[in-house]
Amino acid sequence: MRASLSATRTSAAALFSLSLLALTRPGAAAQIAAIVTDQEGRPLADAVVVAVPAQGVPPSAPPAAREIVDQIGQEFVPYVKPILVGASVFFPNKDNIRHQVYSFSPAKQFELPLYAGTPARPVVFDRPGIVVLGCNIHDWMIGYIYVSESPYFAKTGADGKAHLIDLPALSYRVRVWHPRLQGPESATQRPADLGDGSRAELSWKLVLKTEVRVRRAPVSGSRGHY
Ligand SMILES: [Cu+2]
Repeated sequence: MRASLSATRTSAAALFSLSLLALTRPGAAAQIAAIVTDQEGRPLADAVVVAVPAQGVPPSAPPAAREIVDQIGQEFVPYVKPILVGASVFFPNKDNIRHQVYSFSPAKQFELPLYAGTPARPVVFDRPGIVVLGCNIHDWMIGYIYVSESPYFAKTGADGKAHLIDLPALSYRVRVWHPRLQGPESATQRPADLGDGSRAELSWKLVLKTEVRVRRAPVSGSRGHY
């Protein structure tokens, strides 16, 4: 009886040290679980959480990808699209009317000709920053491309949660941005030391600007509803 109890204890201790080993193994993947709410504590969707390695982005970081921002039902989908700097973005028009997508943002100024379908060439976003998308035909269409200097980012869902997984075990500065964020994005920054490959839980309560939206034009046959 005593022997088996001691054996159980030994294996429990072994398991415990094994799990510690898994948590602290050099080079292990780190994780950040973020939760973003508004000032009333309600979950906030469409917030971009970005982790920037304190020592700079490692050369082994994932490369920029080809991305897509659709136009569906005369809206940009998704409303907020985080991408890595250098990524090319296609803007397929899934509507049966034409759109003319543009941006005047300093991070990227462009204008696609009036088009239906998908323009042959994507737009390359070669500078970090926030790019506000509009359509010259439909004033209410607005969307955002968040061009991140770090490949480690995620966007919150309706539950206000974003998960950054498989991060290199490093120290990070983590910040959050949202289209209605009041004040500078840099003010949201906080450190997360994940050099031991651990998991950090971070939460933000953001002060938001009041939403100002352009009134949508009447849809034909909709009896004057906006
Ligand atoms: Cu349009």
